[in-house]
Amino acid sequence: MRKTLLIITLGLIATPTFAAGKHGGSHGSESEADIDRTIRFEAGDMWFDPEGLDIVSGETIRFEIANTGNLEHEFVIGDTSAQEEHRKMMLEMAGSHGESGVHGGHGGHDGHDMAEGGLGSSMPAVTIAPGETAELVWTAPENAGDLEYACNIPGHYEAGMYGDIDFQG
Ligand SMILES: [Cu+2]
Repeated sequence: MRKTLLIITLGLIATPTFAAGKHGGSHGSESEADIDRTIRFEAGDMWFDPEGLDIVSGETIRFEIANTGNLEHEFVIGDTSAQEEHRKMMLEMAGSHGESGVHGGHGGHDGHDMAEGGLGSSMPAVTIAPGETAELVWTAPENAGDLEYACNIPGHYEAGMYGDIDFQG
């Protein structure tokens, strides 16, 4: 029983990775060509490393985010107001059952779905379980405002889980 649950959890986490590729199989290297660079992030309990990010408009970045903390974290890219909206939504959703960090209790409780459902595809988001590494592929927009990356699980952003995304050139 416990083993089954673990496999399901891993399956959910792996989804963004597979979504990034086109069809996998023997043509896996094709999607690699579209990636301009890979940036490794570490998500700890209430911090991200690095603490800021410099990007160039139009580049495609693959983020590899390793959660080395003991809590579940998310990595969401969006402008500051969209992040704030997302936080409010997360807070409302957490209201009834608190921030337990327990997996598997609710079938559809997945941060990835939440971000997509509530805010459209403009907010790339991935949820990372403790000890797991998640991938997110993102192309930097041409004309963006104040972008930042953040973990919007209640209390985390406030504790420092965010960073500025600055455009270079
Ligand atoms: Cu967090």
